[in-house]
Amino acid sequence: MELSPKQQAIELVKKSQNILLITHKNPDGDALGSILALHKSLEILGKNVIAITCGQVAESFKFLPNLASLEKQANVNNDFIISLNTSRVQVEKLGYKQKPDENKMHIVITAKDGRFTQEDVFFEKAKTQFDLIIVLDSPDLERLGDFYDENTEIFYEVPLVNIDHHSSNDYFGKINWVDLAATSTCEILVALLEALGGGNQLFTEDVATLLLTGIITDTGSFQNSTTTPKSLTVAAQLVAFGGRQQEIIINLFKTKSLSTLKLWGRILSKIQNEDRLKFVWTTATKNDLEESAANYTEIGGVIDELIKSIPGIDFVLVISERNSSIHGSLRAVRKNIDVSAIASLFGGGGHSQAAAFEIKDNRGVNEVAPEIISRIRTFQRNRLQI
Ligand SMILES: [Mn+2]
Repeated sequence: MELSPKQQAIELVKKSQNILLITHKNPDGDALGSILALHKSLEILGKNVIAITCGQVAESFKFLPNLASLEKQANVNNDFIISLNTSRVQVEKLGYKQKPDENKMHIVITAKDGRFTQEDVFFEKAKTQFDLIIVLDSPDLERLGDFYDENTEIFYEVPLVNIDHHSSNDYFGKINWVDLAATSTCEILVALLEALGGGNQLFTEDVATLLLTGIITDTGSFQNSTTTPKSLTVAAQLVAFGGRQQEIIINLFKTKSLSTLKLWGRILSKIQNEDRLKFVWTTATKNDLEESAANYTEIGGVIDELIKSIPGIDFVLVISERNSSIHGSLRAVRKNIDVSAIASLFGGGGHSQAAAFEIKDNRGVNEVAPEIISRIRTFQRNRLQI
């Protein structure tokens, strides 16, 4: 009988010893909760683990246990190996001579009885130390950021398990444990940790807190329409294991820095209402970020906590300026609208209730936004048939 992706993933993790974990750049609560919980659990199981995240971690996540174990880089073995066939002739001695004026180095091999020929020499690239890569909460490989760009080969050489819940997932793994019914990657990991620990053994208070963080962020603390009975059951189980629900709520929902409040004030003051077309939108410029001493990780909350509460609209959009690109964040306000279809107009994706896109463009948001809005107006006109 063919094993399910879940069973295959469990078997592969069990037999692997050197594991690389990675999640999408600029990680959210689900990305951080899942990578840190799995890191801790695999260490308890005696594995060598390296956990990578690129980009920025928002200030509000600083309370997460083991956050310091995250790395931006890992030593991937890039050695170039020169090999010699010794089946015929043995090596007596090995040395090298630098020839800097000729930009050369001579490797001198002295044979014991006989001589080596060109046919005895061949070249290999060193094998990486990792025997398994697990990608968490990322719909594709590009979203992993710099680490993927700089070490692309290992993602094709080493067996890869892709664990995710995004409907836009590309199925890039050798094993794809993609569960669209799960609210979060953390929810999927509960099943993995049960299988690996043979029961509840891996659910320490810290691991439970990390997994609960992912479920709480991706369900908007159980306020989103995507909240399922399963997510509530799993959350209850994690609280019973000592998951610190209040600590998560206080840090993620009830603490706002002065910079965040100043930034939100600027973003809220610019809200545009597309009355007949049932959406609202606003922008965040680099200047808004500088003037409020905020960074772009502080933009997200303003949509989920404030703009989404405007009555009578289908969706909201916040367009922000990044280094040399324009970023759009979309949230559905009503359940029967699929904002990932709007994100895909601009090459983005996500879920029906939350989606995003990124456009490479050096012009500022004030120049690009009217073009974006005009395409969305057409989309809504067709959808609403007005
Ligand atoms: Mn997620």
